[in-house]
Amino acid sequence: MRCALVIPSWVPEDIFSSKTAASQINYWQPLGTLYVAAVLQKEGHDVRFINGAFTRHQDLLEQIKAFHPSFVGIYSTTFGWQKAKKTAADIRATMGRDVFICAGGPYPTAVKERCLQDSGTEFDAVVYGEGEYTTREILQRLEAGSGLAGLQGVVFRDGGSIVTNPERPLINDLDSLPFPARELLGDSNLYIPPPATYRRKPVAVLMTSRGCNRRCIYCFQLDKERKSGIRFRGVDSVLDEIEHCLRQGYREIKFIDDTLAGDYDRAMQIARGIKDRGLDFSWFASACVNQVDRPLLQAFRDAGCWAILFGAESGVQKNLNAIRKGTTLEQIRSAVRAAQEVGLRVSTPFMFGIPGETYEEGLETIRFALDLNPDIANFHAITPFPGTYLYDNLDKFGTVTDELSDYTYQGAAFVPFTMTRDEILKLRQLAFKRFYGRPSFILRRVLELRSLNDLRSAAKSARSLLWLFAKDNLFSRMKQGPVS
Ligand code: B12
Repeated sequence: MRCALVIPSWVPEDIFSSKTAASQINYWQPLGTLYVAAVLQKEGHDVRFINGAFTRHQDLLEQIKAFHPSFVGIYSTTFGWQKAKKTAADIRATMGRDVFICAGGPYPTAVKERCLQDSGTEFDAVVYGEGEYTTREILQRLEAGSGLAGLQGVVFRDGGSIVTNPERPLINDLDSLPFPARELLGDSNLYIPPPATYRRKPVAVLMTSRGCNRRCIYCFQLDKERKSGIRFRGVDSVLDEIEHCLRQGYREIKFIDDTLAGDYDRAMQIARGIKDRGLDFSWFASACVNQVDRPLLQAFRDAGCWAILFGAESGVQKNLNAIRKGTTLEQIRSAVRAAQEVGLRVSTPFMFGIPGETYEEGLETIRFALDLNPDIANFHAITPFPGTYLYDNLDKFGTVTDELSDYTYQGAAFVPFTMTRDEILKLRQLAFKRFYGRPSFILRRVLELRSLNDLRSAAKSARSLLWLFAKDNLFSRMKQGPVS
């Protein structure tokens, strides 16, 4: 069957201020959708992937029309839902009823029926949870001309009513999955992470495990109740996929596991396996501060890792506890210190607007970030995505907008009872100014410039920094443009 998997059109300015978008925009590969594509290809379907991050809406519709698929699957985050609906409506208008259209991804997984209730008849169904085998089975049913009754992981329209089928169990044998269909991405050089967060191009994204056993209140997980904790792939399967990526010409890999150190010994095996196989690539990973130590970080370094991301989040212990991070300020300090001592660059995201946080505590977090002195720091606004504990308990913590396009860590979606929106936006701007405006930091960056790529990313960062100082309220709410 001809299947089109689509990410609706969006532009950086939908999320970031046009003044700083160039230094903030991230184009990691959409691995989840590529896994679905790979399973459908293995089944013999003719699969086309269209990424609206690089395709304007009208061109996207043209491509769909020209390909004339029988099945269209549309990916959506909370931020992207309005665009997903528009995309489905325009495809429906172009192709009528002889195309089956379904939604999938984080937002449909979190709200299920609501996707069909809040959209006319554009969508025939919603795939919730992991989509590989659910989507494959939908196509089997469509080819057999049989309905979707009982098909796990689906919400569908049955005449006038909406039927929610039972949940599909999570995939435990992840090694049975084919490697994501990265060859469908076209020009892999388009998929670059934010400036200063990669060393070589093209950059592949790879996942060695799924899920997390932590319960941070703001974090969206397909496995909402963390029933399965972390499901690990075999070390050889991971190393084989790395080799596969290198054969495809990738030079750098971003491991997007929530933590690569969920199992210490396994993490050590992966690092040693990369070295033993002599795999020449640079890589970037994330880990929890209380899962790493110097020997592991040294092993990562020796295996080509150049940077690590630690979710610091706050410089106030009370607020770390409020988000159920399960870490301490001292653990953050010692992990960052150990990583820098073995020569790794350290990236630490922080967030403002934590339930119970005050403006003064936000200033304390900025002081903590300056004292911690990581190489890269990001200052988000906590965002209560549907499907998270924070979203499900909003009345305890604060107020939220119903503007789905605000769900972008940029600061418009949620305000705790203890702060104002303006205070959150002010703290974000102040944090970026104080952190990146330090003469010592700028001098360190200038002395580290090694390549044209470094120069380019430094120029983008410098432009953003100038705007941070030149314009107040730089992060005030983004007005989303129409789907273009
Ligand atoms: C890679 C990534 C990106 C990439 C690519 C996203 C894309 N698809 O275009 C980039 C960098 C562009 C990106 C951007 C953003 N992202 Co992002 N991103 C991720 C990340 C780190 C990994 C996604 C992944 O591959 N996961 C692994 C696979 C296995 O899971 P999955 O993607 O959910 O896929 C499974 C199912 O959802 C389903 N499925 C997936 N695609 C499809 C498609 C169809 C048709 C079907 C039927 C099923 C299906 O089957 C898949 C396999 O089982 C996730 C965090 C995470 N760990 O998931 C955040 C995440 C998805 N992003 C998030 C957000 C908020 C954003 C941004 C708004 C952030 C910002 N400020 O820029 C933008 C919005 C972009 C958009 N178009 O909507 C949130 C979404 C939360 C929510 N409920 O809305 C997440 C969950 C992070 C978090 N925990 O908060 N992101």
